[in-house]
Amino acid sequence: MKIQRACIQLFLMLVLLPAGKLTAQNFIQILPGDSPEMIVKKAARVCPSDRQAAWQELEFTVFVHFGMNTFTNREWGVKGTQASVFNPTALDAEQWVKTAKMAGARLLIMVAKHHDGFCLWPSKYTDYTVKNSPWKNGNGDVMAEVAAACKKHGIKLGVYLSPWDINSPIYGTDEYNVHFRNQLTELLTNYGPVDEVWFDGACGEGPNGKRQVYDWHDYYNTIRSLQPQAVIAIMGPDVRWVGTESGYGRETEWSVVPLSSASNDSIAARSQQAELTEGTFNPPGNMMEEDLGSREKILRAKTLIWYPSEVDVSIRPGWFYHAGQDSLVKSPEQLVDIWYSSVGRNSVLLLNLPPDQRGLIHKNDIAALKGMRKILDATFTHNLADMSTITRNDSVILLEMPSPVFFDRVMLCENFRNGQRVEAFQVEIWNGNTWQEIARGTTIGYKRLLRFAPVNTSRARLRIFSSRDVPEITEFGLYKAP
Ligand code: FUL
Repeated sequence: MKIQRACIQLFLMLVLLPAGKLTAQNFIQILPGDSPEMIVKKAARVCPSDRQAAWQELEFTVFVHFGMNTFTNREWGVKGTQASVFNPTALDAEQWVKTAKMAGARLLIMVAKHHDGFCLWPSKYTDYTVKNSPWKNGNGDVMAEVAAACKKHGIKLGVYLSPWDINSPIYGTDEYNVHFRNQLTELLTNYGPVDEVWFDGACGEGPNGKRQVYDWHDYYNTIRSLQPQAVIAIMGPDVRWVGTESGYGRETEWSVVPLSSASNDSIAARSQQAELTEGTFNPPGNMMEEDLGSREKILRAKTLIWYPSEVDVSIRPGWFYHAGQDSLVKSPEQLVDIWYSSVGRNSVLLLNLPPDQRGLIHKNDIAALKGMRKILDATFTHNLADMSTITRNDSVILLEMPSPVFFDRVMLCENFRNGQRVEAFQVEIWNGNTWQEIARGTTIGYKRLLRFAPVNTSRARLRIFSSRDVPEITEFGLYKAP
């Protein structure tokens, strides 16, 4: 097969399995009689839900941690800090959104309430809000300003609402679940479309602290009914925490992972099945191991689900702004390195940009983001394989350029909406005498970016050594970093 374009659906051959056996949904049950081959094929057929797929395609999102801690110079708040402490002098949500947009982010997650419980919107369910702060004489609403700015500049909005609440007197009681649902309802009703809801698992109550039994199912149902397009991240059914806050995802990152062994109790199993079907099942267990989705893991699974990874990291050492960290903002090169290790490893990058006490993102952070954007644009604007002829033979894709090109980056993508399949691959160039390996890897998924020393060639090829089903490669691009 000879084709004249570089970015095409290179493989779109589906091996159809017997009708009724496999369905395109974001989970699949493994049956007792399934052979290893069948299980591997089933894994390849687990697809993202529409909301998961739309989220994955965002690639790059930002977090905004701002609140009481910004003014107390803390990372986690304490009980009893007065609302009067919150007093930004020049808060400009549009500056946050413009900064995020300039950096290339497509969604901004606002921390509406961190663990200290202080609400950046005038919630009618507590006094511990902006309403009782001096900012705008108590007439301000940070959420409203952020939502308006996101709308104006065309980026999506997400919200972080901390389940752990240090200041709420009812934390630890059933009443708190109703309170939490009420606050969630305010955030998901009054600020337009919300595309991601982020539930943090952190709780520092300690051995003698309060224990809250969260009514997750009620929270999820509230979100599904008010903002059905929103993904629920971390403590939720749609998006998994990569497992560190370093900015570095796994070399091998599977979006299809086993659910830790489903309960043998048949009632629990039935309710799990119902929740999986309605998209409100929160996968339990340790999703922080290095190997989450290898063949070894999936062959032992009872259920496989699409549960993709999100890499959250702050542009500074802290999640909140601290003047003492102004010289510790990550450099453009560090941010680019994080990009290759998150977006380039089948994850979505969630980069935190914390505004200072004025309520503005500091100039050092803006400079770093500009530098990062400049490098990424200079690298990825021009695919050097644009003019190539593409030939496909079995598991090899050959690019033949009209003249030699000089490159040091490769971009690979799978048709991830149809599942994740590739397990091992190698990129090679013709060096005049022989095919020479320049990079190799395991998973591709939504996107894989590879870096290597510059090479010059008019022929490059991708060899896929192992795949769970017919590989569907949609992108094989060659790039040169500045
Ligand atoms: C953690 C929190 O404890 C941090 O303060 C921050 O919000 C981070 C994103 O998640 O679990």
